[in-house]
Amino acid sequence: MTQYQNIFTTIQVRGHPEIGVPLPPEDEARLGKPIFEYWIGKFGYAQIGPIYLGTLGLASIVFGAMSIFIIGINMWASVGWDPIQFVRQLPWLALEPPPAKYGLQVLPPLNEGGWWLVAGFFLTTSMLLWWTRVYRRARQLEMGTHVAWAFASAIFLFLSLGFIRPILMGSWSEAVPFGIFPHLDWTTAFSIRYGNLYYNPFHALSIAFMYGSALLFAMHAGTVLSVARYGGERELEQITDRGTASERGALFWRWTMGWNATMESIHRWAWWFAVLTPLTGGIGILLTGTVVDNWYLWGIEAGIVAPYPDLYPDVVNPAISGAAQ
Ligand code: 07D
Repeated sequence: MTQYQNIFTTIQVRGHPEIGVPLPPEDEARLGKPIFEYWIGKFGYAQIGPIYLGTLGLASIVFGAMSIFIIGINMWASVGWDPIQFVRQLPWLALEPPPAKYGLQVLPPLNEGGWWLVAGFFLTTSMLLWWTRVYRRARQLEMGTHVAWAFASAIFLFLSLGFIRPILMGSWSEAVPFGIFPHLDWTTAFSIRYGNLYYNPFHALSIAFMYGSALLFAMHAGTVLSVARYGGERELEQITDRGTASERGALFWRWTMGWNATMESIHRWAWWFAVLTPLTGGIGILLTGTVVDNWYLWGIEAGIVAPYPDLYPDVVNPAISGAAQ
């Protein structure tokens, strides 16, 4: 008899743990004896492990840990090594990039941005190693590499902000600081310095794709859950052999908005929206300060924003006069 199961009613069948396909001899062994955890099984599959760490994974974690250590130790030093103040002020503490006078110098004095450069190098290395691991694990399972390319898109924005754009601008000081509120402050300051990022069309595109991702995710998850009683969550079977769950889901959207995606195409919509968020964002960042110095003035020229009325004609506007340069 068909049974309707969800995270509240799932029967947790415990057989032998699944070990996975054999690995080629040149690969490292998977680590850990698998265990089953009932509460984890409430939200996903109950089996934990074994995990494949491998050389790339291990190296990535070591580099990542070193960057976090450098950032943490610099922040701790900034409060005179007081552990209480470190915890209390943590959200406000920062490791800042070098000041503008050092341009793209490698390596400026450690206490004047040198540590920022070292931490950034380690963090970037860690990120690229993790990307390679994601790619190679997918190939190993003879899967597509869609996750790796989506991750690459996020790394592109990360590198645009902290590496490519500072190089184009000729100064590490243009990069983002490490720190919770400091990086948010940087974001606001960046927007104001370059004439309000709202008028950057690539920022707008990035927002549209990001909000669109949330909307698509909600629509897809909602549709699948609402037909779970007909087996809708077994999506692959529904792609190859369209069943009543797919039919109902599709019909629902044709009734409510006149058109429906398919069980296959909805995932391409979601993937592209997610990938285009940081991709368009990165383009917007690379154009800022390099090609366009003030997005508000650019918006006036492009005819998408009305100029403010000239209420104080005698006051010099530094953005227009060039005095700010
Ligand atoms: C950030 C990059 C990939 C991240 C990776 C992970 C670590 C962890 C850990 C050391 C997410 C790296 C991992 C670093 C290390 C340890 C412990 C991906 C990232 C690989 N904006 N805005 C966007 C909105 C405004 C500004 C994107 C909305 C203001 C700047 C997005 C609003 C101002 C930048 C977005 C709004 C401003 C952005 C990011 C509303 C001033 C960017 C997309 C409603 C606050 C970034 C083109 C993303 C960008 C960006 C949304 C307003 C400034 C769509 C909804 C007007 C400077 N904004 N924004 O995927 O791409 O991020 O801009 O007001 O750089 Mg914005």
